[in-house]
Amino acid sequence: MRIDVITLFPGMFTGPLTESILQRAQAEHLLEVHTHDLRTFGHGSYRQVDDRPYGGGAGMLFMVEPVVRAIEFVTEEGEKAGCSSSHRVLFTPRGKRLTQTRVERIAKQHQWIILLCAHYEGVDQRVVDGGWIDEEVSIGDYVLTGGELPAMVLIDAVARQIPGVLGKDESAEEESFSKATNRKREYPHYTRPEEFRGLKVPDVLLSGHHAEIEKWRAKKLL
Ligand code: 6GU
Repeated sequence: MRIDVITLFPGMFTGPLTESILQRAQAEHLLEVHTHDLRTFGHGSYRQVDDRPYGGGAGMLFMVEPVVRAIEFVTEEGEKAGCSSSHRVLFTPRGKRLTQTRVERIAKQHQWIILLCAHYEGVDQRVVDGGWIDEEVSIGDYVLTGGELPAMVLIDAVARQIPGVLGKDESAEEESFSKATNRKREYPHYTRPEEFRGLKVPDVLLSGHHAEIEKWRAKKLL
């Protein structure tokens, strides 16, 4: 899977992409992430990318032209690299809530994703109205300073759906919000020791009785 990120802060992605499972997924060429600095597409010697909203009000907006030029540049680059039909996601608090079901749909249906991280009060609506965005996404009902953290959340959640990214000890099948658990939160887990400062592992988990263990776990789903 190829993911292109358009952002004013490409440096924010370095940490999450160079550790742990996302690092390994890229090393094994299961995932390819390219970040692009929106500033490059700005106007004038200041490389301006934002301006005040028509009608007044607080805050600044991304201007339509730098954003569209960035999307067109990234699209051309991906096509030159052999990709086709990107799925373009805009991160904004106005977007649809990112759920595990939406994550799985994106991972299954698209080989190439372009992520646009909005900032300030958002982007000029003509970026959406003009057909340059396929889906607007939010990660929850709280306000962040920009779309970078939401983009990282989506990259992480989508990457672990790519076949081969998780080892067999990290299966994405039977876990919280998966189909196998009816989209519920998983049951609680315990590991050694059997007792810690008087706190014991539930007897049923030590019993070796698989049917009983399954029953206990099903009861514990939230
Ligand atoms: Cl996608 N952007 C911002 N700025 N805040 C958010 C969000 C996105 N999702 C939840 N809060």
